[in-house]
Amino acid sequence: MEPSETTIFDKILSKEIPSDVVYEDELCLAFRDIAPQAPVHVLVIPKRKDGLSQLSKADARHKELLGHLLFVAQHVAKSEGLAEGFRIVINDGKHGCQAVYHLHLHVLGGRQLTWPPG
Ligand code: IU
Repeated sequence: MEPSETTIFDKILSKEIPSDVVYEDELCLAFRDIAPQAPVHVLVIPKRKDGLSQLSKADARHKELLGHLLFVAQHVAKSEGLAEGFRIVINDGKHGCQAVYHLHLHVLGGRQLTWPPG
C-alpha cells in the first residue's frame, strides 16, 4: 500500500467502521485491536495523519504529537490496569511488519511478554 493512501484507520476515525474506543482526545484515538496479541492490545493513532504513514516519515513538526501519543499510550496502559508492566510497539515498514500505513502505537500487556520479539 502506498503511504499516501487512506487506510482502514480513516474509517475507524470517521466511525464508519465501529471500534471499541478506550480513550479519545482532540489529537488521537485509542481503540482495541481487532486481533489482540495479548489480553490488552490497544492501538493509539493520531486523528490527523499529517504525513505520518509510518514513524520514519516523522520530521521536526511532529515532535509534539509524537510525545503526546507516547504519553497517551502510558495513560491507556495504566487505565487498563497494567500495573505489572506493558510494552509499546511501533512497527515501521516491511521489515518491521507494518500492515497499516497510518502511524499507530501498540499498547500490549496483561500477560508475561517475552523478549526478543520475532
Ligand atoms: P501493524 O503494526 O501495522 O502491523 O498493525 C496493524 C494492526 O491493526 C494489527 O494489529 C491489526 O490487528 C490491527 N487492525 C485493527 O485493529 N482493525 C482493523 O480493522 C485492521 C487491523 I485491517
